[in-house]
Amino acid sequence: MSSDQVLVFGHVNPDTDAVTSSLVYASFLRKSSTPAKAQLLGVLNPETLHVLANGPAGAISPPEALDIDKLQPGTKVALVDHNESSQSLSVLYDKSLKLQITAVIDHHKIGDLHTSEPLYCRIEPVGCTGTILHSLFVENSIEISAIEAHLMMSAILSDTLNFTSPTTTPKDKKAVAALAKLCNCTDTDAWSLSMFKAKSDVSQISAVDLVKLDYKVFDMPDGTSWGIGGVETVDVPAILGRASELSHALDKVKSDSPKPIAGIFLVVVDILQVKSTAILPATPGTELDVISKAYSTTVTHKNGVPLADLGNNVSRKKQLVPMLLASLSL
Ligand SMILES: [Mn+2]
Repeated sequence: MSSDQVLVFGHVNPDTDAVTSSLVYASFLRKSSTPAKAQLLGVLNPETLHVLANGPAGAISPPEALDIDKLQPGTKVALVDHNESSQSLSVLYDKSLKLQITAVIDHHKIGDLHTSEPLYCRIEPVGCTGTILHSLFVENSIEISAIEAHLMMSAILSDTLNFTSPTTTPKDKKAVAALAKLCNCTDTDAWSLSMFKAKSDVSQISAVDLVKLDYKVFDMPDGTSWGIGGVETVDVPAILGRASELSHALDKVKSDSPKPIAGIFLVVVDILQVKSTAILPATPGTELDVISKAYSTTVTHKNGVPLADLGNNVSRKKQLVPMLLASLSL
């Protein structure tokens, strides 16, 4: 691969925004005369498959999987929809590979990001990386294709849960209105619902894979790391019906984690009711106290499975992680 080519990728266990943003930002760079290629870290979830299968001109190709063994020292990389190394390429800061981070486009809190050279860094507190990418096209007077519009629009509707998530900003809504026109989407509510239904169809996914589907590790102020999985669904009973196997899967993901994990839980978000429930590991340790305290809730046992009602806290980035950080830094 050309040493000038920038490899663009989203976080591991990618969601729709991570995948579509890698495709769209790579395309933006190429349109700005910078060689770039979108890459994938992990597997596509059912919602992203639905978005790619239903493009304005037919199916859209997913990014190629990134092959770590083929990475050349000094390769340029651009991070989209994440900036923390615990959610990125395992060799991001490898001392012999010396990857060069040339850009970060994101809407999450800043973690351990550091570079040896200046970079283009664009982080905004908006609902979706797709919203920031839309701004980049507009600011640079670069034409947006129908496919790019479909990808950005779908990501924004996904990340903001069709504007019901507290992460939603007026900028996200404006971007969707503009992008819907460009990809001829006449009913964004109907398109959102079809994405959420696709996302909810996880009956064929094993409990361990379901925990890992949208799983992120966060480093805490007390020096520990916590793993938080997420399942956004329009069919909560289908997920809670699997609570027992999911809680055992949490035990397994926790004990198998390459990075020691102090606590782990799975957040089941009811997209239509905008509320959530945490499933705790079958053999919880510190989770019992920490989750009760951080979210002012009580852990109850249903059929032997520890569960916690998280109320209207549905956003990991804006509610669940900040509340956990605050609680663990006391
Ligand atoms: Mn995102």
